Amino acid sequence: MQIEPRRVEHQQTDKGYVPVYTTAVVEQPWASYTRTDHQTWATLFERQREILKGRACREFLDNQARFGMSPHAIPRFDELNAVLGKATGWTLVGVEGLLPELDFFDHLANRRFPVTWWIRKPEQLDYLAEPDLFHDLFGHVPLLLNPVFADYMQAYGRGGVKAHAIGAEALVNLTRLYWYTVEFGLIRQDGGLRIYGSGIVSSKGESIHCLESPAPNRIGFDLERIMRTRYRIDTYQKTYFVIDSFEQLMEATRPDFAPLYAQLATQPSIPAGEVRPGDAVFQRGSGEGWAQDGDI
Ligand code: HBI
Ligand code: FE
Repeated sequence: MQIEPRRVEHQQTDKGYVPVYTTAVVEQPWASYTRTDHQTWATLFERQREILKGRACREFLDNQARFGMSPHAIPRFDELNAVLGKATGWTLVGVEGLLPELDFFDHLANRRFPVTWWIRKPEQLDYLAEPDLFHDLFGHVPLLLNPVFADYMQAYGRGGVKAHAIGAEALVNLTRLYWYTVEFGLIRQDGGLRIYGSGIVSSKGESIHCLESPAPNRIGFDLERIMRTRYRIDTYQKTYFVIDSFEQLMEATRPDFAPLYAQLATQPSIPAGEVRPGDAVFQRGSGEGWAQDGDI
């Protein structure tokens, strides 16, 4: 019997008008997944794995293998937790869907990653306006096996709880950091750029667009620049930010953000597609910038 997610309300957020669900943690109803659900997982898994060869960062691809993720069936949270707990002390918890930000931050601050228990319908294969099981499990979970990234995610959650207490503007700044790193981040690796952002790796079109289209800007990581830069949720990103390493990301976000929020409050935000003097821009075709032809 098909269980339906329990929507509570729709909330106007900076990501637009999204359903926000009950915040309860739920058991993964693995036995209730239908053949269609498993088939949707298999189709998305196989398609994305093929596209991500030479495009996703090594850690992402290796870690999916370490989890034993495969197209054969939707992974069981308890089996993933056995691997994850030993490696970095994180636990996956089932949720109904998008959570109010404070609930989300509190989970991260306690090394709990909320994973939506339901998977999209076949007709939603190519686009879904909200995170489903595929986005969360395939996209977010693999990097939680990386100790430095796992530390960054917990630090981010702690920062989120603090930002929530400071106020709405601080929250908007911090949410941009999540957006341009955890969701849509690129990393320099093997002489080119590779993907580590979950929003990209779970999207067929954007996995190609972000590295190979001449349209978007690719700008070297700059914390203040990122926190000022607006974004859209319903199109491919106009700008991607590039880190040198997960260590760089962790180091850059170690200091307390309160002084930075105060400074940002005096500066206007930056349109998503703008390039500014001082931006370290990666040029297309510089050999420093995409999957080399042979990689794909
Ligand atoms: N809730 N379940 C869930 N998953 C997310 O990725 C998520 C969320 N709530 C808020 C949120 N992400 C973003 O606003 C972050 O930028 C904080
Ligand atoms: Fe996400």
